[in-house]
Amino acid sequence: RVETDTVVVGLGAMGSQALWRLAREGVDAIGVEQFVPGHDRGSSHGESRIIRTAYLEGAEYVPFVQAAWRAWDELEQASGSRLVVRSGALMLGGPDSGVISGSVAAAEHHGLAHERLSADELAERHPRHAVRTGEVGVFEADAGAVLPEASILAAVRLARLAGARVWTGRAVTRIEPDPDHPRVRVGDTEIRARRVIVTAGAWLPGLLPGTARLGGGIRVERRVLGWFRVTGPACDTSAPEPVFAREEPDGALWYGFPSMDDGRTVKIGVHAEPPEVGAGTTRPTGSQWGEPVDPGTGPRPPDGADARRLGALAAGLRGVAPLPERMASCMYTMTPDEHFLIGRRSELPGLILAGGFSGHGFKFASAVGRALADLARDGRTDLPVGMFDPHRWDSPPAHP
Ligand code: PYC
Repeated sequence: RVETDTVVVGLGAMGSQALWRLAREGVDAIGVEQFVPGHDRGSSHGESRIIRTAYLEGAEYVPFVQAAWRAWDELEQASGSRLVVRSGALMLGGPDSGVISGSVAAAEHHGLAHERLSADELAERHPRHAVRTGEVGVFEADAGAVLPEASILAAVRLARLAGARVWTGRAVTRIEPDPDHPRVRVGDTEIRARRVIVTAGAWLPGLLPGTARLGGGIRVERRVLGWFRVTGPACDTSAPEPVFAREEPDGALWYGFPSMDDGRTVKIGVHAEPPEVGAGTTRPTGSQWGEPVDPGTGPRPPDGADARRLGALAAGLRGVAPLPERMASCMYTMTPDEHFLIGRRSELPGLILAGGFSGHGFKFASAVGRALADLARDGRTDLPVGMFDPHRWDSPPAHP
């Protein structure tokens, strides 16, 4: 049996930063990771993630993303590594599309700098994008790309340097909640702690089965990324191109990055496919229809159909090859409302959860890590995580 103050289960995007925050505050902590930090079996690989401030998923996220920017700065300074590429972000879609109206609403609500671009302005300023008639844009300078693997490795390295114990290649098989001494089973070893932070990504519902049913169900879904060879000058010039998210007329939402390898390739991915034709139901929000995945076996590897789908979307970019030269699959852990789960549940005393990041959480990892460390140490945080309360589905909404 091993004793510690706090155990962090899962050293991916969120857990690595929670462990670093705890360790640098002098808290005795153990981080447990079933693979190696920075692995490609979950949801935090693929070299780049979008960070943006005018948050189209809801203006209420803006204070949290602003806290995340500050916390990314701290991690960059502490590690001496560049972890964020400040390229700006471009949203493209119809004037009434979610990416345009949501970004503008968040920017206006919080007085954030942004520019609305007509189709002609888009074509002139961002020739990389083959703009269709009626498409418009929103550009935001306070945006860019976060480097996921590098961030995780930096946080774990700093956590170790600050005294955290890091157990890698060892899976947690059981978590036993308890108000005073929750326990974590890792092989033959039991860790007895004061608090347990569970940041197990797609494995969270399996480790804490009750959480799988929250709000009607958490789903683990497959997504695919593709890297396209740059063939023409329209794609990358002297400065990094803005990251982008583009909503197609049928509702598909895809996204892409500046080149991360000196102009050789660019990465794109599909965030949400349109509602299935003839499914007899409408998609509640975003991206609930991805192929389900058992995290134990992992997502199916990318295939020819994925390459063709990515190629069809990449036709909206000038100066890239028609098919990807490389692809990867990953997992999204979707909550029913596509907002995150951060906090405690009363039937899981001693545990602090963070999960259900629904395909848009990585950018917040720096602030989530801070919030989790606060909650473990003090039982409270001044970061705005109330909207992610894991109890939010418990009582039916009040009717007027
Ligand atoms: O958060 O911007 C984002 C994003 C795009 C695709 C997946 N997540």
